[in-house]
Amino acid sequence: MERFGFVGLPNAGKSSLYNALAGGGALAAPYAFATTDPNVGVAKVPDARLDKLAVMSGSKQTMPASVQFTDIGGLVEGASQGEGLGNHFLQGIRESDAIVFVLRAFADSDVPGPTDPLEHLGVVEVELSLADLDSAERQLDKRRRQAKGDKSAQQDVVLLEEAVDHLAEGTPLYRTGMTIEQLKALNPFFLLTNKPVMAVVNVGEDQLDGIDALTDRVSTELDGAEVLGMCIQLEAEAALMPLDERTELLDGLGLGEGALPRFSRAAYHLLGLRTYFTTGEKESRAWTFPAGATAPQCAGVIHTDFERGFIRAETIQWDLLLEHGGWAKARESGDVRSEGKDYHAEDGDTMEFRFNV
Ligand SMILES: Nc1nc2c(ncn2[C@@H]2O[C@H](COP(=O)(O)OP(=O)(O)O)[C@@H](O)[C@H]2O)c(=O)[nH]1
Ligand SMILES: [Mg+2]
Repeated sequence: MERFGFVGLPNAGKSSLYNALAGGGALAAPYAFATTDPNVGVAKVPDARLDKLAVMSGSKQTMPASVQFTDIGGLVEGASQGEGLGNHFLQGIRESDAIVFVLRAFADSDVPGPTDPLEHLGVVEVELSLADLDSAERQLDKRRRQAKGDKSAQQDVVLLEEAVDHLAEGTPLYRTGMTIEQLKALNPFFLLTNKPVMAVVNVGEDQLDGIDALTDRVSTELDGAEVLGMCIQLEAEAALMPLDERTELLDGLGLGEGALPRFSRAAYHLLGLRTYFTTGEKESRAWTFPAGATAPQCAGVIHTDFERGFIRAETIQWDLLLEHGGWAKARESGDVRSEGKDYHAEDGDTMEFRFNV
């Protein structure tokens, strides 16, 4: 499962965000390094399409898609040189598929630390870029030596030289303007800033009105990356309440369903993940596949036997199935397509697999 690492300065609200998503579990405390062991949690990705299919089928169970997230311990200035949790912290990021910056905007005299989200972002980006610079320079040296005997290493040398130039200026790779192909070619070098990023700006309750202005500034700085503003403390409190009280609290503040469902959906999309559904009386379920996957690969998400023995996938878009009111009527109408092994699944497909084991 794809994993998101929460990265930010101490007291930005990382553990509180973890708590909000997990509904409790991680320690939130107003001092640095309350978190020394990364916690790994799972967040459901709410999807109204799935809920409708479940009602249509009278499903006993509904299983949404989910993403994993880690509360990586606090980063301090100098982390790239081993300060604070140093290497431990960097390892936590290395093991993540994407980075979620948690940037503080809320003011609270009891909680030390800066309250300008751009200042938070600046410190964090410099540390990550310095850590990458160190790693990229070492790998560049090695490749230069190899290139003397092996011409094919020359391409890597050129690529790493460009990366090093950017990193030396403190620019993280995700906003250097290097092409997608170049960044892909850099994947084998495991650089921290060569991962997709998004950000959460943690605002106080008193800042909820000015939230767009705050997130816009951060989004501009991050070259248009997805930036969500939320009052993490409020969301964390709401997450611990029974559903009806939660709805009342969030609705009362004009926050609708709250920011957490939006957060998990944004995280899901950041990695180019797509959803297909299965639906029946027993359960309705959302399954995750990478954009561009074939029907057998989608079947393999359920079970490897389904992929190996794949014959065909009965397929229909979720809303057309809903219009027919169920599989039987949809089949009669001829709207259910029989797709073979070269079919590329689309987001929102509802599928039933025929296979042979
Ligand atoms: N006033 C206020 N305090 C907050 C908010 N979000 C987090 N905090 C507090 O700030 C402190 C640090 O939060 P924590 O989640 O532990 O930050 P971390 O160091 O990034 O994990 C805790 O005491 C939280 O209760 C907020 O929106 N408003
Ligand atoms: Mg923490």
